[in-house]
Amino acid sequence: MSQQYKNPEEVRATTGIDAPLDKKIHVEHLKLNSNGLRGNVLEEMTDPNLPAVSEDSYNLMKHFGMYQQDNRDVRNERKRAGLDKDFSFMIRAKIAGGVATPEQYLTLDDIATKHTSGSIRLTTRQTVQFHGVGKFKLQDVCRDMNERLLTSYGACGDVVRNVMACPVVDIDREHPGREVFIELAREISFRTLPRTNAFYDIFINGEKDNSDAPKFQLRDESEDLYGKTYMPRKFKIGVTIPEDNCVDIFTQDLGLVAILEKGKVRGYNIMVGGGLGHSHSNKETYPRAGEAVAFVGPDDIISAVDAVITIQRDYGDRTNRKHARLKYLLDDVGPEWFHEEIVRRVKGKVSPAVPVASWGVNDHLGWHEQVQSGLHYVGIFIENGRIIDGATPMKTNLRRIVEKFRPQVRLTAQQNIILANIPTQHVKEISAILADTGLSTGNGHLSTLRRQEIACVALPTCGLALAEAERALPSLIGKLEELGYGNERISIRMSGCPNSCSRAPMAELGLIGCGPGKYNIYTGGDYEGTRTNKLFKERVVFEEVPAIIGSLIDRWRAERQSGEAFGDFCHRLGVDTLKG
Ligand code: SRM
Ligand code: SF4
Repeated sequence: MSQQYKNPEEVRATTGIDAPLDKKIHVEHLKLNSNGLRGNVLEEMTDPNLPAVSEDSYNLMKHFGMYQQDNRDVRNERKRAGLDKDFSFMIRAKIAGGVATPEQYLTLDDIATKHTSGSIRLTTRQTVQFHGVGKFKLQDVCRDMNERLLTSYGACGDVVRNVMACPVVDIDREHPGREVFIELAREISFRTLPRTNAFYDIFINGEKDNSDAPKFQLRDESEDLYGKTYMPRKFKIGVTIPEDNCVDIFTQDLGLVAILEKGKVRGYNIMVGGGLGHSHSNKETYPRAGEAVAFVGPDDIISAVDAVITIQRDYGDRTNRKHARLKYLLDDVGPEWFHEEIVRRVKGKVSPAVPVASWGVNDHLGWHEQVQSGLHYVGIFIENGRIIDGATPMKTNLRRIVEKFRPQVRLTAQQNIILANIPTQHVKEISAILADTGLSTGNGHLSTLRRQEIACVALPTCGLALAEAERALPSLIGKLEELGYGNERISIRMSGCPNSCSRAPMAELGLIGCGPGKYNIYTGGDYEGTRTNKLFKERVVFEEVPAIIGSLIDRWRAERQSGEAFGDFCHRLGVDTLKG
């Protein structure tokens, strides 16, 4: 093994699961002593005298898909008036592969109307979030979801997050390898749900002694996969094929890439070490694209998933949260050791990863005939995933369609929505409602540039935002359209801070907030999402961003090689040349 890497057993003993307790950070102690993530959550959540829960309860509640937040638009004003922060919760559902029944969608819509600030927010991991949920409404939201076999359990916290998979793999005519993905995503999702019944005790039954069995079957609390301290950090899994990287597989802690032979899954490349969060001021943190370290056959895929999860569980850093993602472990111990450790843990045969010649990507917008005869699906553009009644009755009309025609609802990693299983006779009527509502299926008033946009939530709810994103990117695209760049196919993503929830480090043009109204501009990622971009300009004020992007696009238009995409051009020249 190469000299540059650390000794894995030393890593395990000094910073991993076997590190001395006094070296481990507070959250590790909290999880260990929480009685299966219960802590004081129930008491604090139901205490009428507490406007918010304590830091410890908040950290435990993340495992139940809940984030304590405050409205940052009014934070200063309230402070001046001597008032508490305007506290509320964000609650996130977990929907493996983004596939929901019409009844589940209607429940989500009801929840948004009854218990939240009013919108359904589609996320970059194919699920939904609600904002502005009061402390005393959390149980109602959880119970309403539970009635429809939906849950927020495990959507956040130090566990496996929503498992991603191409949302049309089983219905699209052109899509190869349709037989497995969504089922595999579901299986992994179920398998990696924490086993503690805390969530049901606190949020469904609302009492400590759990007597009524909720719809999710209760399990024994042994946590045989995670152990008592769960994962060192969040853990993200996606499933895809090289032909359609719509789930941004290079950004996952663990990516399963199905390798097809004559349309059948021959096996999976195991990609590890993707992750994008970093901090502007800490050079020890960085975005990283995942890499393939092994290949296993279809019968061994679950064993391989367990292997990678347990490697990170055992060796991941529990002494420094900023160094706790799998990407840092991989860089510390090296891909060769990682491969060997997978071999040791998997029960079946493990081979070197299979080379992948090329990658493609599809956003699944527009009308498509399904492989199931007489049925159609339609991908609808939802700007930055925000479903809300505003200038148009978008939320109401989507509900009308789902109520009347009962399509299956599928969510994309680009924060868009797909309605599926629509019989031919309903296509015209649904198209008319969408058009009346100003909802684009990828054509009409939607420019090619806007079609590629992704922005994270950022202000006013995100406590970590340094700058606007969701509320800023639409107008930036508008400016670029005015300047004549609307027809370009360039992936453009904005994040309010370097945590990079819009996956901006993989975009051809990435914008990352670094202070109020200021952004770093990155370029050189590729449209297919296989490499990270590089810093091009720092701390640019928002108003100056369009001109800078415009001059880059002009240069690409003038100097590109035949068929060369924008990101590939910027990558070939390099940021130093582009700056010159
Ligand atoms: Fe994220 C934290 C929103 C996808 C990396 N993310 C947050 C929090 C919870 C802020 C917080 O910790 O207080 C944000 C809530 C904002 C709000 O008001 O709603 C937040 N992340 C989101 C969502 C909703 C963005 C969106 O606009 O869709 C996405 C929800 C996904 C889901 O359904 O599970 C979301 N976050 C991502 C992604 C993209 C992905 O997973 O495909 C990333 C980059 C990939 C990665 O994980 O490396 C991402 N979020 C982070 C990080 C940085 C993690 C790190 O390794 O450093 C944080 C901060 C943290 O964990 O400490 C974070
Ligand atoms: Fe918040 Fe930063 Fe994530 Fe945007 S990228 S949602 S600002 S944590």
